[in-house]
Amino acid sequence: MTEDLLGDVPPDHRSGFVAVVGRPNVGKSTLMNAILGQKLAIVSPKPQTTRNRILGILTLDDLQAIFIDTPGIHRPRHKLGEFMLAEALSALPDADLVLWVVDVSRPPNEEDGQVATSLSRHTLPVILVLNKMDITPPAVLLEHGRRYRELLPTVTEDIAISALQGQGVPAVVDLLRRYLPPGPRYYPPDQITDVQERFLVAELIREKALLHLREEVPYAVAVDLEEFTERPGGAVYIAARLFVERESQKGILIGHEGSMLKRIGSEARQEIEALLEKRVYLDLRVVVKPKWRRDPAELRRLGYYRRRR
Ligand SMILES: Nc1nc2c(ncn2[C@@H]2O[C@H](COP(=O)(O)OP(=O)(O)OP(=O)(O)O)[C@@H](O)[C@H]2O)c(=O)[nH]1
Ligand SMILES: [Mg+2]
Repeated sequence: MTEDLLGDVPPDHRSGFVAVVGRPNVGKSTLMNAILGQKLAIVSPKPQTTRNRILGILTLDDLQAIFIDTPGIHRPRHKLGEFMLAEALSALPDADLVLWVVDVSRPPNEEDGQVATSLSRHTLPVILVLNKMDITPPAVLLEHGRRYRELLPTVTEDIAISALQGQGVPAVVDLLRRYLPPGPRYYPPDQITDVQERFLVAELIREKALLHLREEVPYAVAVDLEEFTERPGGAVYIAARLFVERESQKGILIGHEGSMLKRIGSEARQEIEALLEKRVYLDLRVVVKPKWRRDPAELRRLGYYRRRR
């Protein structure tokens, strides 16, 4: 890559990899999207939304922060969960700095303890991000903040924010500026991620499924993009299979007279059209694939495997 593509940076330019870690559902992906000002990672009220590491690149005049959004750290119950945990922990050796995100409206639980233990094995600066301050009374924020800090006394800084409403988000960027090491720009300023459009499309479909399905069903869903074709006139034809593990889940996902699948499809299509800035035809099918979450070959095919590095 030539210097030209990267642009000129001042002598005091700082850069590096920022691992965004924490237990499920605390707002890691919301925070990364808020910092980037763009929806890269899908978000849902259900834990274990994120399944893969996703890079999000923030380029400013004096700073390039490369965020690694990760799956929530939890105790895995199947091979998919094991992959997700490994994916989350694998971000740490690559990182220059950690944003440890917690939900300060709640006291620490066992999973937060698991995160702290994992972080204690590395000598990285850790910024403790007390998220969801918008739903936390000040006295509770103080008390829970203290209890989170106790889990990892070596925390470098802590900061209360609302990733959802934006309070404190610019202050997080200021902390990155302070704690990332001096370094070059690694990516061209217009590159904001390393994942492909196809991945983002499949994720948007999965997000709508997560949003509308309940209990165990959303966790049993995987999206397999079969076709992504530009049609004459600029429209895009996308066909995807939605995997579930059981016939009963298939029935729920399709819904009464196809109503659920239609709803998921139409909401996903609108977001995909906004992403691609093209007209989209979206064709969804539901396929029962028993125990795919425990099947290494199927997980590999769906992209749930650790990249060798
Ligand atoms: N009230 C409030 N809700 C938030 C805030 N940040 C995130 N949320 C909500 O918390 C839920 C989880 O957000 P995500 O960003 O998907 O959380 P995550 O940590 O990436 O979760 P996993 O990918 O499952 O590990 C969503 O419903 C968000 O809208 C916040 O600052 N305040
Ligand atoms: Mg997430």
